[in-house]
Amino acid sequence: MKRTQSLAAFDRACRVIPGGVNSPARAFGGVGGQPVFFARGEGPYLFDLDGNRYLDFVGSWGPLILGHCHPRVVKAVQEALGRGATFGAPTELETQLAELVVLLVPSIEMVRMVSSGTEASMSAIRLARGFTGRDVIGKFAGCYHGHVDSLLVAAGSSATTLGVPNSPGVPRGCTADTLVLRFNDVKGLRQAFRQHGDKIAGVILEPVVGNMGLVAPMAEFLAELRGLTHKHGALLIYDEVMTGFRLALGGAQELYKQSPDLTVLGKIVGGGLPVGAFGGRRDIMQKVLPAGPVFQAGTLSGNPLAMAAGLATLQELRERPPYAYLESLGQKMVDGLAVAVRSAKMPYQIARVGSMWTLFFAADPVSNYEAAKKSDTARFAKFFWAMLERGIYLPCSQFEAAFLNAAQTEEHIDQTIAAARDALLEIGR
Ligand code: KE4
Repeated sequence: MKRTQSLAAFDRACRVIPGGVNSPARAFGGVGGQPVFFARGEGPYLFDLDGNRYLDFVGSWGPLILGHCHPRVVKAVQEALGRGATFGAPTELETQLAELVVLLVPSIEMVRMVSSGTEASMSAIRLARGFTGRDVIGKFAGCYHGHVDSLLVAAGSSATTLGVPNSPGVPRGCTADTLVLRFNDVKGLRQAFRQHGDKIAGVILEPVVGNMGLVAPMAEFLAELRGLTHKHGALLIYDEVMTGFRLALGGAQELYKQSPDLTVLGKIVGGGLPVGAFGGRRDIMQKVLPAGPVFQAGTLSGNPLAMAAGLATLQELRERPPYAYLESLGQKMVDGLAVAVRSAKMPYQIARVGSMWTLFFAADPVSNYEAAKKSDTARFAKFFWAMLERGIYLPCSQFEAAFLNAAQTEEHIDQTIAAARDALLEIGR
């Protein structure tokens, strides 16, 4: 495929934007080469500046569960824009979206809107610390919650050491109270709570991880974490920025029948526009300014255009739930991929929960970050480019989940599997 327009656009962007992108995830760092610049999306498709068409399995990293330019979402945003982009004052749209979030996510009794998942995670952590009066926050290696200073932390030497910064610009003090844990490690959890239990304000996790590539929780892991946080008076914070309204209408917590104290949302709740949210138990949320003392604020929080997009998306998901359909597409996808990768005689693992999936080029099952990092990222890069040449746009990293959307059909999955079969044979030679 010719991508000269993208290359020229990237050169131009690099002169005024660091790395030519406004977020590193889209810089193709994990696969080499230069990012594709897109002109537009339409249903299941993306079209780049050179007019090439791709089946989109990124969906803007999760928001577009309905596909691009869903008519209901487009109409809602256009109408909202005609009434004014922003007021810096309350609108009923914010209350309507908040009421719908409360209705759909059982553990959420009150919710505050913000403008990104990062902002939502950061606020939820501050709230957990403010509510409990404690400082330590637990997070899991490989889980990503946005670029929150205290969570930009490298795993310590063992499961119970406090973290050290993994980015320049983050002072040691920011991560000195961050406990880095191992996902799916029940023994490590118990040890961490034995050692630090009375100092832990909260534990945040992706209940189903997208940011290691797709890693599902093992049977007793979520239940054990709920039990330990209850026992030690720590808050349980589910980061459902990716999984919220995706794995079920009530998110991963509905799918796994869990009830966290706080939930962080983003992506789908904004229908593709910038929305994050944090919500949960009323007694906790009532501590948020101005109801309570924990400071949190944002000029464009609850922006009417973003609220309109989120409302239209959640209403569509509620009225025509796509989850059974996405489950069948997802099963078809991974069944076909397994046949394709087996015929190419390569070590692989395939992980899927609902409409989120990852093909790991790894010999052993991937249940945590250490295991994920054993994947053959060079082979993944070759696969990524071979699929791109065949018009399939996958996440540009082995450590990201791919997303199905309701605009895709069985025919699209068949096309993708056929492309994968050819691509895997090509890279295997
Ligand atoms: P944002 O600040 O990017 O809206 O959300 C941060 C965030 C929080 N929690 C989870 C589970 C997330 O996946 C994210 C953001 N996800 C990445 C993709 N892995 C967004 C892509 C990007 O950073 O450009």
